[in-house]
Amino acid sequence: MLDVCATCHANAHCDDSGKVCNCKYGFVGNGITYCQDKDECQIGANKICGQHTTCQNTYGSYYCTCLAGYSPSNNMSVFIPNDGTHCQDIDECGIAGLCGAGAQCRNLEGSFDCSCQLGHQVHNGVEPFHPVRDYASCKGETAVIGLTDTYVIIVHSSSECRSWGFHTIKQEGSMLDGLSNL
Ligand SMILES: [Ca+2]
Repeated sequence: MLDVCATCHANAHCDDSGKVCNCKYGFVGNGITYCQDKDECQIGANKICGQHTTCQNTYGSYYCTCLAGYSPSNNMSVFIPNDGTHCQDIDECGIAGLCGAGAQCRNLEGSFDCSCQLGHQVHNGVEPFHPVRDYASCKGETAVIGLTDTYVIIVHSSSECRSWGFHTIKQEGSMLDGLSNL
């Protein structure tokens, strides 16, 4: 009598009856002559891994990762969906200083952006900007309100120096360097 179980494919196992070869989990085929890797990701990352994910097929299995801007709720870099893990928005604004000096951060679904606080103007870009992608930043405004031979009244706000009032030209020489292009 033929021992069916002895004919099972390497990626298959014999069922309890001892008469049928079934491909193992993660493989598809007839159980005897072939059991090939099943591409679980083929049905779409959203369907198998959930929203905001990518699906990665592996030999005999697969795993999920979160898209940029999202992090897995289990804090592992990869996960399988049936462990209950899902990808949630990262609140990038929780990272201090991400937008740079003089800027305020706004959290967005899957992203974030930056805009300049009052008294600051955007440089090298337009608002709202992304500090890494756009290389933009917020610079303090410098405005000359009055100027005499000895005194200059300036409003200057930046991370390095904040002032408002009367300054002698001599004392504020370094700050005045920034005025030359006004
Ligand atoms: Ca976000």
